[in-house]
Formats: sequence, structure tokens, C-alpha cells
Amino acid sequence: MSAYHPLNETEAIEIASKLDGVFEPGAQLACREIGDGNLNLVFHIADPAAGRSIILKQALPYAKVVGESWPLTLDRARIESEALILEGKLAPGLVPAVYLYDAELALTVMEDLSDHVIMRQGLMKGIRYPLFAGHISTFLARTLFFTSDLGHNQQDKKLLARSFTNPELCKITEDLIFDDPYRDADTNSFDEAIRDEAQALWSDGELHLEVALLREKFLTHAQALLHGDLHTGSIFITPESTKVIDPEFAYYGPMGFDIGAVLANLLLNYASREGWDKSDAERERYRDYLLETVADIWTQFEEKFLALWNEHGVDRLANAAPGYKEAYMRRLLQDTVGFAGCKMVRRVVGLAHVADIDKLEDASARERAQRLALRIGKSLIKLNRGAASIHQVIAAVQSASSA
Ligand code: SR1
Ligand code: MG
Repeated sequence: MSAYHPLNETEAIEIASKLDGVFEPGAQLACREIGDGNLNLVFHIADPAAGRSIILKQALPYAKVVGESWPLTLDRARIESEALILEGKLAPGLVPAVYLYDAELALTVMEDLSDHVIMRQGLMKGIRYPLFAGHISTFLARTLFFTSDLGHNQQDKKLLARSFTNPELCKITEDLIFDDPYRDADTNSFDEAIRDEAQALWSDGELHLEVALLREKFLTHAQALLHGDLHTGSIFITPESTKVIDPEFAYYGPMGFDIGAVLANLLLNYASREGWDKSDAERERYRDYLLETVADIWTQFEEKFLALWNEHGVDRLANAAPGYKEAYMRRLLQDTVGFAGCKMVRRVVGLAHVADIDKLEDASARERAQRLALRIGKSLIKLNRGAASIHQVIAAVQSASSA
């Protein structure tokens, strides 16, 4: 393939038509650029007559959400394709198949998941996904356990961590999640109606201590290979199937960051119900469903992670030391809670928001949702080192909702 340049739809079709065994020679291919994320071009290429389609994803050399003034490494396309391939081996059926990676064009060709929807969109419509907690807890337990020092050869793990060193994308997280929301940063973006909330974040010393400790973990704790950006926009879903996409932020970091991301995005949707449901009763029923899902994800994750540890643990002392597993799981819950809180706060006052809340047209519902998301986020951050059970977390959410 040719030297790097951002592709147009005609070029994407040309590349797709040359892929071995995907489309019939001479097939009439249709192409649409469908990327609605913050960073990449995504082409959907289909042969409607044969009912075949694929996705071509190309990294841009800058952050699309900001523009060319924010350069960004193309190596993230390699990281994403390698992470998807590894996750596919560890958690079969829970990520799209990768057909090809082209380093020069920073291009990944993968399975089309158009029969799924982006989970965030489904949640906004109030759809329930009864199998999701089971699927995502399996994805989390298997990818995190088998890339950690508990389940992976410990020397090989260091080499794996080296190939997933991802400094530029980590810096985005370090700034946008663990710094900017807690100061009057240019990158912050929030509705004027909640300026009082933003200012309160900038001067809350108790909160700053907890965020600094969580930031330290994100910077230093190379515990497992993370997805690194596991929000509900990185999940394709149907009631029967879950597929995790977009691991371009993958790196070796603290496991709780991935688990917390999933919980935070369910709770952001919980806050956004202020404006989505037709009646109070409907809103409360959907909120109950979201809280049950949060509890199920943690409970099933813990159960599956411990079962993998009991069967496949490679670290003699960690396997056998009395109380070690309990201490490990408790710290993991605490990290999960703290990171979930940070991920909620950044989506209300930081650079990148979530559609669940931003798309609420009624300004007063949007403001209530933003204030609730911040109350929940702050209460999780402040709870984190004291958390001992997922029920305590659910109680903290409920108490923030009734405040
Ligand atoms: C400049 S990128 C903004 C955000 O989009 C990604 O999905 C990550 O969450 C990042 O923080
Ligand atoms: Mg993404």
C-alpha cells in the first residue's frame, strides 16, 4: 500500500477491493465515512448485492476532536490492532475480528458490526441488555487476569508491557482525566449554568488528594494490559452479543481503570435519565436496572477473576499466602470505585463529554443530570480507599441521587 495520507472514500474502496478473499472481483462497493469518535476515520465498505461488508479504520496524525494543532502518534493504530488480536485470543467472541493491519497507512481492516449498535445509543433509548454484565465481566476478568503477573509469565509480561508503551495516549488521559478538571484549564468545557460546580472542583483539597493518588496509580501501576478507554461508546451491542472495540489507549496500567470506566459510563447514563424517560416510574425502573448491572458486573467479575486465579495462577506466593487474594480483590474494588468517579467528573467539566448528557435538549434536565453526575463522581472518588463492597458503592449512588 502507499505512503501515509488520510484516505478518501474512493481510495478506501480501492484498498478494500484488493483485499484477498473479502469481496468478489468486480463487486460494486459502496463506502461511507462513519467515524463519530474523537480521533479516527472509519470507513464502512459494503457489497450490498452479496451482503458483505467490512470496516477500514485509519488513524489521523492529530486528534480529530481538536484539529491539526493537537498532533497524535500513528503508532496507536498498531497498538489498537495488536490489542484487538490479543483480546480476541483471551476473550473469544467479545471483540471484532481483525483481517489486516497496514503500518504505513495506520490502517486496520476489521469485522463490520453494523448489526450491533453503539451501547451508549442503546442506553440513551432505554434498551436493556440482560447478557451484558456476563459478557463484559468475562472480557474484563480474562483480559486483565491473563496479562497480569498473576496469570502470565512474569518476564514475558515485561516484554508485552514494552510493546504496549503508549506515552502520547496516556498523556491525554493523565491531563484530561487526572488534572484538567481540578484546575481552571483551557481544555475544560462546561455549561455556564454549572460554573459553581466546576469552581468547587478546583478548590476541593480532599478531592485533589484522592485524585492525585489515583493519578499516581495510573502513572506507575503496570498491573495488566488495559483497554484504556472502555466507555459505552467503545462497545457494540445487541441483546445477545457484546463486542468491545477501539483499544487504541491500551497500555499496562491499573486494572480498576478499565472496570471503573464501564461502571462510570453506566452511572453517567443513570444521571442522564433526568431527561430521557417519560415518567418518574419509568426513570426509576431504568435506574434500578443500571444499578443492578453495576452490581452484577463487579460480582461476576470478582467470581470469574478468582476462578481463573485458582486454576491458572502462576505466582506461588500470591497463590498461597493467606489473605492475599482477599486483599488484592479489595484493593481492586477500591481502585475501580476511584477511577469510576474520576471518569464521571471528566465527562461533565472536561474536554470530552458524553452524548447521554449533552444530547438532553431540555436545559434544566441537562443541568440536573450534570449536577447529579458530579455528585456521584465526587462521592465515589471520596469513598474509594474506604470501599469494602459493591453494595456500599450502590448506596453511595443512591444517597447522591436523593441529596
Ligand atoms: C482528545 S481525545 C478525548 C477523549 O476521547 C477518547 O475516547 C478518550 O476518552 C479521550 O480522553
Ligand atoms: Mg475511542
